[in-house]
Amino acid sequence: MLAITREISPAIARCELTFLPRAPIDLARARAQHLEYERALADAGCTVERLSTASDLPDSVFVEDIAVAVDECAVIMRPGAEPRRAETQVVAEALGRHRRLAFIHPPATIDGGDVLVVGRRVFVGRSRRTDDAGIEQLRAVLAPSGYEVIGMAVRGCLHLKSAVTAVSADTLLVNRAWIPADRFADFTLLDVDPAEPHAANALLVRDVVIYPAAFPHTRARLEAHGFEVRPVEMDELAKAEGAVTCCSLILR
Ligand code: CIR
Repeated sequence: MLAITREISPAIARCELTFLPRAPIDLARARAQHLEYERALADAGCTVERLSTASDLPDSVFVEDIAVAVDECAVIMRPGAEPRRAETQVVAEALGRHRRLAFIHPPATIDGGDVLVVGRRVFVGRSRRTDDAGIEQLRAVLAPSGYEVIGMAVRGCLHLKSAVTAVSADTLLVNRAWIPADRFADFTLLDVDPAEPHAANALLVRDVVIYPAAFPHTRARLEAHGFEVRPVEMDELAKAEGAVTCCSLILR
């Protein structure tokens, strides 16, 4: 497995913020935590390819938003936040070495953080970043390869994957307050601890769940259900509204 990551920009202090007030980010600490995250990816069996960044790309560490990679192709997103669109070029070059590329075209917008791929099903959040035209273009690219693209509303959080991620092929970790959980009827749903609303973002690599250390109660729930959890400190990037899935693109 290949994990594509991207260096934290020296301009991260100018990141996009939607739900959080701006708080100072300690760049050295953020980079140390990011390195630890990459180590967790490597320990889980990934070869890590870290892309370089530029001083004018504050959010470039969050590579997940820039593309959706499946076995057959990689789809380069058109991010909903205009300043983030300049991030696509370097990510497309990197993915183009491993996958056939497809692109989302204007005026549609879609962020990879709104796209949850589970087997042949692709759930897409309609959010502040992702519109119906973006969902429709993603469907047009993926449907011929046998993927079912399912759009749904997201409210109260940045992205679909702030509210739901897969921790196994048939189990989803969810915060039902932000998504219509009845749309996931044939999955086992594991709820976040009510004291940890931001705890639904987990990164499954093979059978290891890479997971923020900030959510011990939900972590205990995962472990009680038999999941192997690898905790990582992500609190500096959390100030930029980033979490564990956002910082990598995983290719099989
Ligand atoms: C943004 O607002 O775009 C960044 N500051 C955070 C993006 C986090 N990405 C993700 O959850 N997939």
